[in-house]
Amino acid sequence: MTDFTDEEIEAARVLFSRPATFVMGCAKIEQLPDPDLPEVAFAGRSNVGKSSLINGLVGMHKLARASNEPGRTREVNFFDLDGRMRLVDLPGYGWAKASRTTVKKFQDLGRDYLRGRVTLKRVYLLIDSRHGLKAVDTEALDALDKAAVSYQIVLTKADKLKAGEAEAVAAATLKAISKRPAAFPEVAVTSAEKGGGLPELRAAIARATGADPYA
Ligand SMILES: Nc1nc2c(ncn2[C@@H]2O[C@H](COP(=O)(O)OP(=O)(O)OP(=O)(O)O)[C@@H](O)[C@H]2O)c(=O)[nH]1
Ligand SMILES: [Mg+2]
Repeated sequence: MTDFTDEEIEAARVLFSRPATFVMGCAKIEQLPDPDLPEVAFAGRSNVGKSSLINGLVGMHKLARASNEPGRTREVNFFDLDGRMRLVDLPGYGWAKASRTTVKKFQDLGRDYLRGRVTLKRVYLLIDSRHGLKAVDTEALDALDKAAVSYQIVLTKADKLKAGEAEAVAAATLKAISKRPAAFPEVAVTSAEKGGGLPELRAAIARATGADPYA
């Protein structure tokens, strides 16, 4: 894992304890906020824990709407972190119950956002630590590699596994993505529920965006 200094971990803690607010949910690409702040986006299968991870990072339970019902997040949702950066919650993919046209609409929107956003510093591609990479994830990785959007894989729900198991999945996942050009060569292990891995992920996001908590 990347070594973060104690100072970086502390600076990231301060950064993410600043006020976070919901900016807007966009259903159309024309509605996106002006690209005037660095952004990081959270992508992954429906129900993988994108909205929960955003809540965990900022320490707020109800900022992003999370739910056990897949397809909860249906727009591209923007959250502002005290004018320093934005966290972007994307609609999930692989959601079997939605109609084809609905799915296509979400996916086209997510894809358009990911491809064309000049201020997008990194995508966090979430994978359920119990399941590892699936075929639908591979498609998402292919699209990110093709668009040359820098992304890092983040395993979620590590609290559902026994100690050490998530690390084994992380090692296998890292091996599987080793030849992918746009992949960050580390896999993060997190639990939004218990907070595991969140200090390091905050530090990684602070580095990726260059956001200064003290400015
Ligand atoms: N045990 C555990 N459950 C989690 C964790 N993160 C999310 N969950 C649960 O997983 C379910 C889905 O979480 P969401 O955050 O809504 O998932 P999402 O990826 O935003 O889903 P969509 O918006 O449908 O794409 C919820 O019931 C969460 O409580 C975690 O770290 N540990
Ligand atoms: Mg969601």
